[in-house]
Amino acid sequence: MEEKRKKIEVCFTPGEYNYFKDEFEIVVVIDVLRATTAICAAFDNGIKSIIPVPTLEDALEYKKKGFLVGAERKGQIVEGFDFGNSPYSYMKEEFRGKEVVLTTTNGTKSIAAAKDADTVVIGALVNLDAMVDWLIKQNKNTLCLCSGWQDKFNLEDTICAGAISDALIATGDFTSIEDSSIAAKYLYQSAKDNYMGYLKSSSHRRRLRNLNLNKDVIYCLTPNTSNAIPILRDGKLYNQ
Ligand code: 3SL
Repeated sequence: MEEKRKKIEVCFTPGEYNYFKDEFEIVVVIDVLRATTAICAAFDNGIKSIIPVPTLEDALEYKKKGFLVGAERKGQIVEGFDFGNSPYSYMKEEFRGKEVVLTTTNGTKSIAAAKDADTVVIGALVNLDAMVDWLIKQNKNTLCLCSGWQDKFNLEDTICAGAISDALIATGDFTSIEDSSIAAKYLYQSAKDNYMGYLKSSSHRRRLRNLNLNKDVIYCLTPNTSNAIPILRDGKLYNQ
């Protein structure tokens, strides 16, 4: 019998994306700590568009042309740029209605990896329910692409991907077969009642805590504060 349900699968890192691509119309790029959360926050705070770029060299080119440019590497603002990757950096009047450029250690690299998919959207815990509702309406084969950390697996993105796939599968209109998706679902189910506690000793939470960025972590791990659905069109992110 022909399978009518759409696929929802999870790819743990951008390095594995080649094994999944071409099978999915929609790719949800996830970088909970902090790039995709910051992107949602930017749209919640009235930003017009974001140009995500993978390298510092690309970012510098835009800076020379007079753009407002954010750049983060290893959790810190790169010297010479206007801001970094904190969701709080967008909560300023000066960003309203503006177009900005952003490069981050992993998140913008994942966006670049996925850019040839039919549709690329930005997912995080902050826009979890909004994203799930939107994906249900689209009813297309969907891949959650976790950004991880420098092509290594991370817990927070996988948990978010598991939350999305769990909700889509519960509708009865989606199915998954990959072990990565099953693992993501189980991790989400173990973590869902206390993300902060579950991720206490995760590597990036530790990294951000050492940089005194715990306030950002709390923001990023608080689900459903945003209705943003950032979507990539012609190399720029807009709120759909
Ligand atoms: O990896 C990334 O893209 C960033 O989100 C990392 S950080 O949270 O800004 O350190």
